[in-house]
Amino acid sequence: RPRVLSGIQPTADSFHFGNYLGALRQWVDLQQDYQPFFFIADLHAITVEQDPKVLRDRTLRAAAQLLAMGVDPDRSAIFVQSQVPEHAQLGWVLQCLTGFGEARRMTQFKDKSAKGGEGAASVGLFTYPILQAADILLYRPHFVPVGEDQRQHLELTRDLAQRFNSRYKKTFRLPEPYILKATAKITDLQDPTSKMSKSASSPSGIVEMLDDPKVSAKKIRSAVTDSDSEIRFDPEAKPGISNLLTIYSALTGRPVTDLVDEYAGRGYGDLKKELAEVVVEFVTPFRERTLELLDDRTHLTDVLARGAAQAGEVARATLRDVYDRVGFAAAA
Ligand code: AQP
Repeated sequence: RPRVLSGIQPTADSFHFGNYLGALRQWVDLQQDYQPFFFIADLHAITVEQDPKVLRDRTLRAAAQLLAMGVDPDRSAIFVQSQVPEHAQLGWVLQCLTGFGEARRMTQFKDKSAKGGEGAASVGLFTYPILQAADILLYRPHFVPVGEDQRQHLELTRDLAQRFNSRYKKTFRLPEPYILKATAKITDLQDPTSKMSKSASSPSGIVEMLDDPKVSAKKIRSAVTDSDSEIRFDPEAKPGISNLLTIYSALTGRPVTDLVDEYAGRGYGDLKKELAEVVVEFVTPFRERTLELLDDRTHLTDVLARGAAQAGEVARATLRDVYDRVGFAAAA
């Protein structure tokens, strides 16, 4: 089976709708036809300061949420990035292949370092996309399911793979991004031209999967829309309504055109109220299942250990090839 790989950072107590609809939902679907490697990106998390106790807890919370949404450890290797040391090891080799100017062009670094100024950002935040390239290339995947914000990093990954292959010997597969157009960018409920984001969105702009469902319903009902009253899908002219239609369609599987027909002639209030109900119906069992899974932390650590063992086998084989091709002397 062709491979897929993707990761998520354990940097919040809960995943949000952007993470879920943009990327994680695909993880579950892709398990049918692909061999998946899914990891919790704790090495990436420490590119900004983390409280150690909180980070450890969020790593298990991330695992519980992945299992609760249907990532199946019998089909997918689910693991913690720091438990497979080859990620950091290949990351170093790739850093040595990356031009400084090339790394500088990554817009996410520019965005994320803009607030405190470049001088306050860690070097890890700067080299993050190169570690991400290593995360991916180690597993030689065909596809990487991500949201639109990761497209540029995927391009860098492909460039580095190609550079390594032509400088040494064909070693890496050039992975393709797997981006679902409809949900590639879920936007902030209060600022619907920006992406929903845990670091940039205000609490009322972001729907967290583990929030009290009543709170999530209220956020949907208070989402910013526009001053006319026509329900139509037009992300340019009507970003707020279009985002709500996207979320509605993704959660119910109903095409946006059906929803537009159904709500024709009705007000925004109806749409928001009914979407709020759909959201409650979706998050309530998800939340219960996650909390149940969090009651058995030994089970979660066992699942992650099993995933790390599976991933480690693949990662070790790739790193062995890389070290050999780069010219590192073999250990006796
Ligand atoms: N708003 C979004 N729409 C679609 N996809 C999204 N993703 C994130 N936000 C949206 C996708 O979620 C996956 C996990 O990404 P991550 O672990 O890198 O999380 P993140 O990017 O740190 O999440 P945020 O909220 O975007 O964090 P900040 O604000 O720190 O940047 C990725 O596949 C991502 O594309």
